[in-house]
Amino acid sequence: MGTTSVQGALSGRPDWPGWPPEAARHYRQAGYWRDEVFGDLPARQASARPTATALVDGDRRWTYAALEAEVEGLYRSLHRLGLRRGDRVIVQLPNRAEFVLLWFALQRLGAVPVHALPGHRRHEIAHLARITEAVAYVIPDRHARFDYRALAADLGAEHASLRHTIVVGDTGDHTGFVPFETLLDPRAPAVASPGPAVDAGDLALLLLSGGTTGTPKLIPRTHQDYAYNARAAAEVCRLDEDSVYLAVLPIAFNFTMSCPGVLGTLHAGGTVVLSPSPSPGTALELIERERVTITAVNPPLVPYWLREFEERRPDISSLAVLQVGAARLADDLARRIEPTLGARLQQVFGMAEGLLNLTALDDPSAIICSTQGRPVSPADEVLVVDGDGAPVPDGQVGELLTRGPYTLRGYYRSPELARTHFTEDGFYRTGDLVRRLPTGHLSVVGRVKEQINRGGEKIDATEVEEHLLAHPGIDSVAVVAAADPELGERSVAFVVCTGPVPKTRELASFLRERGLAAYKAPDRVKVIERMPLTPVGKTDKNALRETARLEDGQAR
Ligand code: OOB
Repeated sequence: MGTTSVQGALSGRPDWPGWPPEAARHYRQAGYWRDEVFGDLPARQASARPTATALVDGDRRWTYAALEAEVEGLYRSLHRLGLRRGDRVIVQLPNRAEFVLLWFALQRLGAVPVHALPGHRRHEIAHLARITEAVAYVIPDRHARFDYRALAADLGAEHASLRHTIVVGDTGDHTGFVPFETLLDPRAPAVASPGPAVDAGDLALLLLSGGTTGTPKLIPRTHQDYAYNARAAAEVCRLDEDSVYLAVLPIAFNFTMSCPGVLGTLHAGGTVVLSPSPSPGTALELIERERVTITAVNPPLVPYWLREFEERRPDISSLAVLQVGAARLADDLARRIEPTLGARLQQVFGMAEGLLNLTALDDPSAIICSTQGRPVSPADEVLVVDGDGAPVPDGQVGELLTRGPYTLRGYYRSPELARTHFTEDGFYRTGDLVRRLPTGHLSVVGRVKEQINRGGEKIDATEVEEHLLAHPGIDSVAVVAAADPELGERSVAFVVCTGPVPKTRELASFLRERGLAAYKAPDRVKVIERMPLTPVGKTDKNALRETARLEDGQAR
């Protein structure tokens, strides 16, 4: 149990490496892993607290009893549609109640949601469809001025495995698409032969990594490890049935989903409120209206929230905790949060791959404002190592390596990444440079991986470079991070051109036409005569970062 996925076991091909048996035994014996599956959560809570509010989306509200009834109806309809245990389903929905209903219905089936983000486009979704051989794709009709139906029609034609497109909203003139609404059928007949029970060691979902190798990698998470992730985080945040969590960042994001997020809150019997947008006006209004007690944002949102609060002074006295994570929060910005909002700041340093660090609510302010927290599990193993892999003393900077009860041992269907991303002992190489304090708190100081962290949105430099190279006017290209006062980092593309120099806007539309998510387009394009090279002939990205830095200095 817990070492192979369903489809791996069925096909005789392991799709992802599980934990070694001794580690798995330890995690179970110590109680980190329990014999629980996500599909049972709504029913369990419906009997414990049927009339308590589970979910709020605008004017729509679900008690736990109503959530359970809706999930069961949806589960039955999806089964009738032909979805089965182990099937992968690409879910690309914004912060709408349908995400939550669908997610639990898929869990009840033993089907595996693939967590796409609303910003992903043809290139990213096609990659997910190819790797996962998903049988269904679930979309909104339109969201943020983008029509997902045309995209789904194209993908359906290109990927034989994709049998169903399910649309939340209007299916338009796509006759083969299934309206989500029709699946919410309280009279759907019970499933006659549900098949083998879902196991706590089964694959429960696939998360996307920020990526460092050209295309997003898929992270296998099991019921037992992901439930532990949510439980452990909920405990540090002291969630209980009075907790009201506001989902501001995309719900499919691991931070929003289970750190402690939606799953941690529902596990504790609290209420999840969905914010249709991260804009401070909308979010602060919801905090006031729903008496929200905890929410989570990324660093670039913080100044906007502070400004909006100071201007409008809404009553947000219910808000006990503001979680901030996904990118480095500047210490001086961190120090402004509590005095302004009256809520406790909690820093969150996590990754889709697993390891989650939180500051404790009762940590001293100096720690809360200058570190990114401590691992949430006593079983999290953390090493900080130098370039040769040797541990460095506390206080010194090194790369963070980790393994533990909710950190992956390998990517989904990507055995070739084992050697580069994991040590022989099964530690995941995070690519993050950190400093550890004697208290165990980690401070993130940089990274060794080829990633740009644009205020929490992760951009894989290699992926963008590959696409830019396809532009006829570009001879060679290197994408690096430059400091940005609002986003923390932004992307700069250094290009060597033969002919006329393409403009930043032109390259953005070139990338959009290639199906790339918009946030990956370089913020700035800088033409150079030739690429600086290291003594061994590699692109000298340090020199380019320095050029970007100096030019910024001159611009100010
Ligand atoms: C979260 O997850 P991902 O998978 O999008 O990105 C992980 C990477 C980390 O390896 C690190 O480079 C960066 O994002 N990061 C931070 C950070 N939190 C994440 N860097 C500095 N300070 C922080 N507080 O971003 C994520 C997942 C779960 C919870 C929170 C964030």
